Amino acid sequence: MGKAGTAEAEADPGMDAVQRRLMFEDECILVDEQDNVIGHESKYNCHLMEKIESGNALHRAFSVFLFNSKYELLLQQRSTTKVTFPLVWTNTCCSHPLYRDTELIEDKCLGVRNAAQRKLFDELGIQAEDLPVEQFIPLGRMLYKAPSDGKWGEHELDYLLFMVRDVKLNPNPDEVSDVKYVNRDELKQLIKKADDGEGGIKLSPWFRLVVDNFLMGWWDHVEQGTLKEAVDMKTIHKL
Ligand code: DMA
Ligand code: MN
Repeated sequence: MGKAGTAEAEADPGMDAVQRRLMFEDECILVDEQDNVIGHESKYNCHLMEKIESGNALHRAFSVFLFNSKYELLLQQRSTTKVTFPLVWTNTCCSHPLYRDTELIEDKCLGVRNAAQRKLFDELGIQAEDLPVEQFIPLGRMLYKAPSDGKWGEHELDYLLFMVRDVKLNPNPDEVSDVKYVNRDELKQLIKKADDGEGGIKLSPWFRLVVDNFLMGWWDHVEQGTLKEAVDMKTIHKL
């Protein structure tokens, strides 16, 4: 049977074709709350609110925070076609390590680093040579749940990866609608605008959790070149 008549072709007629393909092709890694791998599931199913509420959709994810040599943080605005959280402003790049050998490696978080390198190219056009995997610094892990709209949401165990490096950007419009580097004051202004509902600015819930719980302290370490002192990969912060 071809695609016509399959669930894949019939589900969500309004969904963008590129995002639909990824929803069914990407196989996410299911974990328990201690981050043990317990299985795998399509990206589509992992982000259905109904499945999230049933407690069977917790999956591994990562969030990259990339700073330039002026210690400004690169933000992106998600494209209008993203199924979850379209048009929100968020940290540099987020996605999921997939259920494949290269992205399941747990030693030194290599699987998550490999996935981060893959998606920074897909979303922002940053060449892999510009992002040596060993230079990602995993600082911590957080567990959070967030609804997007009625049908879609997130329930993730999210690895927070930092890197300081100047890179060349070539954003992919299927994924990213805008990018900008911000210093701390500019980020604070953006947060205020989002809080005041000004200019329709929205921030992603996971970025907001990192801002509220960790970011300013970690930004000090970025500026002082002491990020390694901030690493705590033992704790899973339940937020
Ligand atoms: C999922 O990000 C990961 C987090 C931390 C929210 P995403 O929705 O941008 O994933 P993808 O880029 O694979 O669509
Ligand atoms: Mn997810």
